[in-house]
Amino acid sequence: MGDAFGSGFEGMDPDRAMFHMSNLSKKFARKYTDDTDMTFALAESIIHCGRIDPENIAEQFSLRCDLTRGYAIGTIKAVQALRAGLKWDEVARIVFENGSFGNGAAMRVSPVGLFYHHDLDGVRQSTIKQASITHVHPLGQWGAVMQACSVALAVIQDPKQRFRKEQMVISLREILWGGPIEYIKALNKIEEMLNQGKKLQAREVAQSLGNGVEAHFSVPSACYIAITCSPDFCDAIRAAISLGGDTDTIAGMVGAIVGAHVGEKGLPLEWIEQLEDGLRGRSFAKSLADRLFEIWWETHQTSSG
Ligand code: R7I
Ligand code: MG
Ligand code: MG
Repeated sequence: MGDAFGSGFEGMDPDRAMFHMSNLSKKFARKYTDDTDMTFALAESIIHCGRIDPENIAEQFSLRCDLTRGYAIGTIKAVQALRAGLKWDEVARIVFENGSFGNGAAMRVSPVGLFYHHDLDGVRQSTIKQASITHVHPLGQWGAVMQACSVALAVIQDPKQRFRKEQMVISLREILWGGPIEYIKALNKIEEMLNQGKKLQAREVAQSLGNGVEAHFSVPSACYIAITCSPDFCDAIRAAISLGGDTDTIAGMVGAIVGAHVGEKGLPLEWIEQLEDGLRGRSFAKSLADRLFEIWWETHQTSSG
């Protein structure tokens, strides 16, 4: 949802994004971009395999990704190479020789956070596996870990209770300790911003944590906005868009975290109705979410029984 609502604001600066915010109250069919397209493919793979299998995920990317939906160059080339017959572990360095630090592995990762929410270490390992197909740079991979763990930590919080912000930062810092220092520094900043106790202006958040296409300049911002705005889904999406920059992706990541906290009942019906439908539209998204939950439930029952 955040992707579809945020995509019309991509590349704006925070003031311009704020100026156009009234677009959100206009009603029209909202089309999603690569962020959601890849999330669907990843969810389909988890449903098919009952776990993270990079070979199958790569096959789903190759079969399902619609490269006309606003993909960036690193991922376009990786998917094209998969289609040309290269293996899942051969395509991540085609454009960037040290691997991409784009937010592409983070923007699609929510099904992993949902599916492994009971086991943060499992979230971390599975996230890195799914990231490796397109993103082998540690910043790209660990940005995805931060996003997936934020989703997992949100889903285990009681939607009727106050969001436990401080606890979330502490848990994220523990799990991100093994990764690049950029994410620890960002969490320290988030902690300071929370301690200040006042709501920061969009421009201040963008300056402090970023609003770019790079994983380390977008995932921390999404995390901060989600934890300060949850449980108000619309408020969270508006705050994400008001950062400007990579609005579809930041709003998509924010929506995934807040949505994991509030569940389907916390989502605005009038926004859902504007989402594109059709073969891989909103009804399809709903069926994937239901199926993912069923598979998690079956696996969980079997392993605990
Ligand atoms: O990560 P990726 O799939 O991009 C996701 C973004 C989201 O905003 C989507 O909504 C869509 O718009 O694209 O694709 P990549 O091409 O791997 O990374 C995104 C961008 O990050 C690249 O196109 C580069 O601009 C930048 N980037 C790098 N630049 C220099 N050196 C990523 N890695 C590098 C690098 O190593
Ligand atoms: Mg996009
Ligand atoms: Mg984007």
